[in-house]
Amino acid sequence: MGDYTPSKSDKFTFGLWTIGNPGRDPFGEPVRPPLAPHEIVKIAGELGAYGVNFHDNDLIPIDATASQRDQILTDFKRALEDYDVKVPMATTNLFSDPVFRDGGFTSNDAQVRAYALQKVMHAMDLGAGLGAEVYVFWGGREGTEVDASKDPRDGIKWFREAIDYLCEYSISQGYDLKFALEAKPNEPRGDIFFPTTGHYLAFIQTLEHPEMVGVNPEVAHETMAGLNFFHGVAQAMEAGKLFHIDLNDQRPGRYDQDFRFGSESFKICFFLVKLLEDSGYGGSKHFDAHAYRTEDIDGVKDFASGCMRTYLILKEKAKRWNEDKEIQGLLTQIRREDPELEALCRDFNPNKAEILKGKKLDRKKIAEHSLRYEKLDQLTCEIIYGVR
Ligand SMILES: [Mn+2]
Repeated sequence: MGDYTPSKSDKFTFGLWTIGNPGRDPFGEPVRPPLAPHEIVKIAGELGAYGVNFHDNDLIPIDATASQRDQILTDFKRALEDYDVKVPMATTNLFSDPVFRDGGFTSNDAQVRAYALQKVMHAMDLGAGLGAEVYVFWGGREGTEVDASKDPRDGIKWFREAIDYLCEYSISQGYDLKFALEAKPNEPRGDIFFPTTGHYLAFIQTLEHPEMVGVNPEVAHETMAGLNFFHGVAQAMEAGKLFHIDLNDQRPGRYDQDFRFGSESFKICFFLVKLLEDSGYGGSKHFDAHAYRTEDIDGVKDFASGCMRTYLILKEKAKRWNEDKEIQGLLTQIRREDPELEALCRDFNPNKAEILKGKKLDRKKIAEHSLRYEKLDQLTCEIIYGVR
């Protein structure tokens, strides 16, 4: 058994809204008292997390006076220092306040769209001032409940104008922020534009500064849509667009559950951790989850340390999988190589195509190749179950 104690180099982070989540749900009032931002920093730091992230209003309430703001910031900065906690990511709340009931960037109301831009610029100033390098956009209200209300093409154009504008704002302020777009298929009633990470990957290529903009995929959000999260992350990574990641867990077909990382889908979480580790992904591993509604403050700490501990357990299992001689032997057998054919199939030219078209390829013989995926999957499961 390994040592599953987190260290700063693991780059585990928590949102202020995750450890600080009071357990409110659509049918019930909060079950836990609110925690001040500096108290959340203390908990995160003592548990071994690298950083905390926040929406502007997690830190500074939307109606805070200047002196309240100063006091909160003073306490927060002191706690960051005292507990050696960083702020790697910041974001904006463009969904809670009634003004955003029809969206922020994609509201039908030009005054709301202007207010949203203004709010994000102030929040970028706040985040960059505290050292954030990644700025997340999760469009929780950027969609519709009533499709008659808005042409989605207008919504997409408004969203693009906002991101283009804010890229220029970041450049003009010298912030060097990377933007990470976070997809989700729906809020309980409304359908959100850009429902999956794949939708965002396509959208990014239409921006003025595509190099500044990547994605922040979340386990729960893609799993809600019934997708294979591991595949989605791999595509983002292969495109050089995995700027941030939100780890939690979720049962398919349900509304957003934000469970403790690895509490439900062991296999996908295993392959996800293996991908992040094998690839050398260097960004934050952010747990966007919260404790069960039954929990008090001790349960919240169990939840937070459980997220990190599970990641480290899966990391050790991934290492064991990579070092397993029988698994590696099966992989070598599965992956048949043929340098001559591979050269013909790469870098098209008409001559190669003529040769390839004339090749004798015996499909029946090719199909006899033994794959042994049952065995491979069984061995993988045994590693995950802890019996190998
Ligand atoms: Mn998230």
